[in-house]
Amino acid sequence: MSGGDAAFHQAPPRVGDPWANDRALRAAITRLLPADVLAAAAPALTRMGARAGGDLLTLANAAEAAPPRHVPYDAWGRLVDRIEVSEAWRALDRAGAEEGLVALAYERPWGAHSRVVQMALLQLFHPSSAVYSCPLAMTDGAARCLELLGGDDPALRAAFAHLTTRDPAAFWTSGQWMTERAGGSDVSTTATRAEPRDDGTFALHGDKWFTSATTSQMAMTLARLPGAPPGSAGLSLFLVPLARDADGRLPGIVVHRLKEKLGTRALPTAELTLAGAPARLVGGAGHGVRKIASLFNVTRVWNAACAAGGMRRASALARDYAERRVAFGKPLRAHPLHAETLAALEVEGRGALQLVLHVAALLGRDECGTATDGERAALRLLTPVAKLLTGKQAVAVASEALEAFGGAGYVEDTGLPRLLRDAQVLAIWEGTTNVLALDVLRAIEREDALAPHLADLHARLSAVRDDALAPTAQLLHAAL
Ligand code: MFK
Repeated sequence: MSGGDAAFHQAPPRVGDPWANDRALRAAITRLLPADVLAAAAPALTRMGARAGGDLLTLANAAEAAPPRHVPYDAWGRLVDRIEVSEAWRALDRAGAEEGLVALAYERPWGAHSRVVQMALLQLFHPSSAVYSCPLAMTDGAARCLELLGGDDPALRAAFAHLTTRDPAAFWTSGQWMTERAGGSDVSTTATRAEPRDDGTFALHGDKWFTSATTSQMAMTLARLPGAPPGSAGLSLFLVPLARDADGRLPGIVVHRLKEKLGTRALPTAELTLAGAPARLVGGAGHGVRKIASLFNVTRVWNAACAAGGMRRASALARDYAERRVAFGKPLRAHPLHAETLAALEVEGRGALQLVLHVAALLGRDECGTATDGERAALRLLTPVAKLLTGKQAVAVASEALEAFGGAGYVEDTGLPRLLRDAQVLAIWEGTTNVLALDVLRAIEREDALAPHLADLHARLSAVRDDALAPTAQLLHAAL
């Protein structure tokens, strides 16, 4: 292309400060939090907004540009089985710890509201993190699991302290290694065996087919004890410490390769064999799926929050671009059809945001012991609903947002295609849409979770006083 300075150039979209610029997020937080909590949380949100448009974004771009590498052997033929990640990826880990993205949920400085603040911070962090949100999500899930099931075991308590610290030097992330060859969805087919050892720990033998964040310091996984029955009740939950030995190898673990994925390219995801990996039993023998549900119900909320955050980012970028990109003699935003498209993106993202913050509020109340029976039931129901709905929405919104940039949305070095690649996984991992739809039915049938939620919705609709909204409220009453 010929050009020079006088030639026409397109103005790239700007991230800016997503906290300062996202009126919907600020309004939602203001509605949900008491004034004193909002005031106390404001500095963290302000800092995260500045970082999300600043140093975190730079780190995320650098981490994407330098994806992880598996080095099975060193130059002299020695098996080292190293997974090398970029300095930027490590810096994102430190940022996650410093900003207390996991810690906040366990420090609970504002009781149940702490979860709402955490999920608001995550909205800002996730789209500027090269999906470092994934290891952090699993870390939060593992922390919740250990908080509930760790008991007095000093090793499990120590692990919990590492997962929930703000000190980057002491901070651990956790993997969640559930997927085996026979089943990503049907976890009950897990074939990994746990052999008891004399010291009360176990040695795990089996293959794990997707292990995300394989460079974490620990992982939670499922395995079958000797004599345990088939099916998910026969599985037990284990913590696998991932401290490298003097030779720099993970004891009892052989990494086969890193996955080549559509997106989440900065995130190391491995296929590996547990060949006697040391492990500790968590929460006693059996009922491993029920026990690990305390982990994946938290990661599903993270998934929904990240989906909403990604949608808000995609929408904000498309709107910013439409202010300055001129076509047919006027900015894109002045074209009615384009304005309608942008409005539709906003509506999707804002709806997702409200749903996620509502679920975060319920999760906070449940964890602080202040939830009513109805709220606990609503949380059980809305966790898979939020995950499945926002995962699907995130893909559609990212796709539409790319189209709003025309050809630029299809060009790798604009960074825009990443919005779509990284959205696609949100509908897949942590349970596909259909698996989660069945989980909704499980919650309704086994825990009678629908009735309290319907009652809550009817009560909210009955409280609508605005005449302009009354017909919509009527329609929703009827639909319910
Ligand atoms: C950016 C955000 C980042 C997010 C992090 C991503 C990290 C990705 C890494 C991954 O690990 S991805 C892999 C994720 N895999 C899944 O999410 C598994 C998907 N499959 C399911 O969720 C199935 O529904 C399930 C494996 C749970 C079905 O299990 P079963 O054993 O075939 O069904 P069953 O017998 O109904 O459930 C066993 C027990 O668990 C029952 O309790 P009881 O023992 O008391 O009968 C269930 O009630 C309980 N249970 C199942 N789902 C539950 C639950 N309890 C609470 N909440 C749930 N959601």
